Amino acid sequence: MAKLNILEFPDPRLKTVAKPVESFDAELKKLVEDMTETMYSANGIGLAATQVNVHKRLLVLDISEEREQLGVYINPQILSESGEQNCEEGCLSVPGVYASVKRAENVTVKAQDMGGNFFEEQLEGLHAVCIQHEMDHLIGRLFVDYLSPLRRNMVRKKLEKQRKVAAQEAEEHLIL
Ligand code: GNR
Ligand code: NI
Repeated sequence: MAKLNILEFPDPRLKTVAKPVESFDAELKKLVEDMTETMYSANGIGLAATQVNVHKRLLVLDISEEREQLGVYINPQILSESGEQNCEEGCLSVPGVYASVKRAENVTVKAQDMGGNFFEEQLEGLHAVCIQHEMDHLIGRLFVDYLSPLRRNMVRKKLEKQRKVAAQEAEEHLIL
């Protein structure tokens, strides 16, 4: 297993539209394992392949406290959705930023498992938020894209500043 690097906003690669998975082989299994390890080690509740610079339609999620309810969704599609909810969202690709986003309350999803078998699931609440957030990544969309251009610019500046401070601290660490 390997921990993968997570792309961060405003990296243009996060805007890539993913292509369907066609081979359900050992390479796919390894990618799912690596994405799962990456999600757990970053304490995320979901991760889309786009975030680790692999532009294929798959995502993993686990909203459980115990981190033992892994869901793997390959070539996911939303068949139907209903209701509305507002959730304070965060994203591993936009670290330290949280904003409320309006999403459907219930979604019916069809996807394939690692063996290529189709399954259908109804998700609600945080589960539904998470899969909608991850499926947005697969079409190159981030939750900050729902904010006004002004607020998105503030997010960009905040991340630049965070990165500058982190780099400065790393340098001081080398000197001292
Ligand atoms: O870890 C995550 N938490 C989260 C919280 C509220 C709404 C969505 C999410 S997904 C996010 C992990 C991530 O960035 N997935 O793409
Ligand atoms: Ni995200």
